[in-house]
Amino acid sequence: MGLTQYFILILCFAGVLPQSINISNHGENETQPFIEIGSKYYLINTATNMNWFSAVLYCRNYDSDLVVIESEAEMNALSFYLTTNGHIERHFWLGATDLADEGKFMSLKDGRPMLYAKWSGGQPDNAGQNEDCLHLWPVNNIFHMNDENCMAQHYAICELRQPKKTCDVCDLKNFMERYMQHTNVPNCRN
Ligand SMILES: [Ca+2]
Ligand SMILES: [Ca+2]
Repeated sequence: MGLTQYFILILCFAGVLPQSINISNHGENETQPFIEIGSKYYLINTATNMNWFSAVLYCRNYDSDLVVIESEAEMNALSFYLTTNGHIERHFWLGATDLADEGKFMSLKDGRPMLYAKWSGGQPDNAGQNEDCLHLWPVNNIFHMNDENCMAQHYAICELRQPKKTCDVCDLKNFMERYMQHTNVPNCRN
């Protein structure tokens, strides 16, 4: 590798690093209209009631997913926000369903069994043998989960996708591979 090429490589690589740093954090403008609650970013739509399928599509339209609550900490943070912001009477769709296999609630987010549940008493009961979509409802002023008829009308809570973990070593490796394919064309465009 000639000195000039080596110098260009350094310049190009210097341009790669800031890129990997920027996408590892959500900037404020980047996350609107999502709001930070606990460790995640949510879009809470209390303007329009919709069935579960519409809620899924609504969130996809914002490049997000119908919310999947994955831990007690997330449940507590979201419940506290909803309760203290005037939503205690409302019902919300969650991103899990047992449509594919009755009784096995799967996360829409990763296609795996959902990690966490806070069922209200006697749930899930698959009432009328027709309750396949997960929803959040208040029981004695505390939010719990329930299996619900997917065509019922509730509000949507969307969850912003977590940024993929970036890896500076991967960036370097990818860059080096691209560079080696174009050693005769020493510029950053390739
Ligand atoms: Ca069911
Ligand atoms: Ca039920």
